[in-house]
Amino acid sequence: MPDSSLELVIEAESSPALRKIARKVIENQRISPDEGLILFEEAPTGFLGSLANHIRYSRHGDQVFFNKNFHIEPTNICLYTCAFCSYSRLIKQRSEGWEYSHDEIMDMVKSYDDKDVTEVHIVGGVLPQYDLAFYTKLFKAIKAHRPTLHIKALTPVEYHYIFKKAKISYEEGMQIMLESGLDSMPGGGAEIFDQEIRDQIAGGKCSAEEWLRIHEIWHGMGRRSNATILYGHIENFGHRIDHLDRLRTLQDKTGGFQAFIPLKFRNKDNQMSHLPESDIISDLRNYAVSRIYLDNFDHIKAYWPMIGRNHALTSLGFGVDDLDGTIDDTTKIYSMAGAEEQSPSMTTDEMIDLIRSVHMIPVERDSLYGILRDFSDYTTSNTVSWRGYTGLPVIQST
Ligand code: V47
Ligand code: SF4
Repeated sequence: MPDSSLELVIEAESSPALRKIARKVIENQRISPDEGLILFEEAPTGFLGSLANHIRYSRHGDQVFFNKNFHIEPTNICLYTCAFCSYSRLIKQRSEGWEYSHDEIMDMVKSYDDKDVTEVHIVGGVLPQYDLAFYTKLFKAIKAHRPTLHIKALTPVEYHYIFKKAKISYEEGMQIMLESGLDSMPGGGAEIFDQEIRDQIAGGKCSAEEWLRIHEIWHGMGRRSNATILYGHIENFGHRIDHLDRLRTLQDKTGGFQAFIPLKFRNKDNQMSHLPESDIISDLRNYAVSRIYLDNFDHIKAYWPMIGRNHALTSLGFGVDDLDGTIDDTTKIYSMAGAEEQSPSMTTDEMIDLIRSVHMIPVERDSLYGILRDFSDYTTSNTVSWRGYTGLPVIQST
């Protein structure tokens, strides 16, 4: 049932097309690509927020998910030269880069031995020496060292390159990765699926069809992954809807996507630095349309190190239910691109306080969205700001 404030928003809306879309959303009916476009082009921001928030609350109530993870980037040098990427060696000389060895990466993994992290997220540039043998050895070594650490690693961009070089099919390759310890795939490398735009910003790397195919194969093996979009550069709303639609279609087939993560293009030190960045209102609208369009995705994630804490909190009113991780983040891909958070790390207490500051319920999840802990009754070390906190009803997870 929609709440009465949503009814008021709909009744106050003068556009019959928007009212029709809202009714569909309330009745759990799917909206069409044309209707998605109307939302982007014509819907008032409050209207979008109300609809997205309705969906968000009916799925997750007041819960906001986060996990405890850390990131490793084996290298920041890459064969490809995506125009948006601040790693690109057209921009950064190789001397400014790093290429970690197997042992160096294992040392990084071991440096978290005394921390209660549950996931390592591994992603970086594509280089010939980071091949099938390198990654299978690495995944096996991580699992041998810490069997419960969830390995979320690499994207179809790397897998396509690695399997081609090893002269094996995607199916064989993903099976080898599974047997080596890969647990799930992050959402990167999707960028924009439209080939014309993709050629301009990410030419040479795997196509949309290849990206989707590798996820499909992975899902077919009973495994989960995420999806992203890189938006706010030279694409238009039609390209965004096309991107969302291809994801929704694959998700209908496999059900293997867990979260959708809209990534706002940041313009520092890359070949597209002349482009302005999208503003916060456009970002919130994009979160909301994503939430409304992707009716078969459970989670919409805001990646807070990229957009900053306040922006991430605001997104919680526009369909977002997941803030990713509390991380001691050594990730450079975003800080090099102009991310809001230059040293993005957040303790669990900080994450809890942050989520509670908007009177929502922090919930720690594992990588597959199993609930590890509901923090509604937890007292953080930062009690001062919580003297007035009276607690909110706990919405039990299923
Ligand atoms: O594919 C690179 C993006 C992605 C820039 O699955 C940029 O949980 C903005 O996919 N401006 C990789 N974005 C990161 C990624 C991700 C992040 C967090 C969580 C998960 C997950 C996945 O980063 C790339 C690209 O789209 N990116 N450069 C830039 N200048
Ligand atoms: Fe390489 Fe990825 Fe950067 Fe493209 S986005 S240049 S594939 S690291």
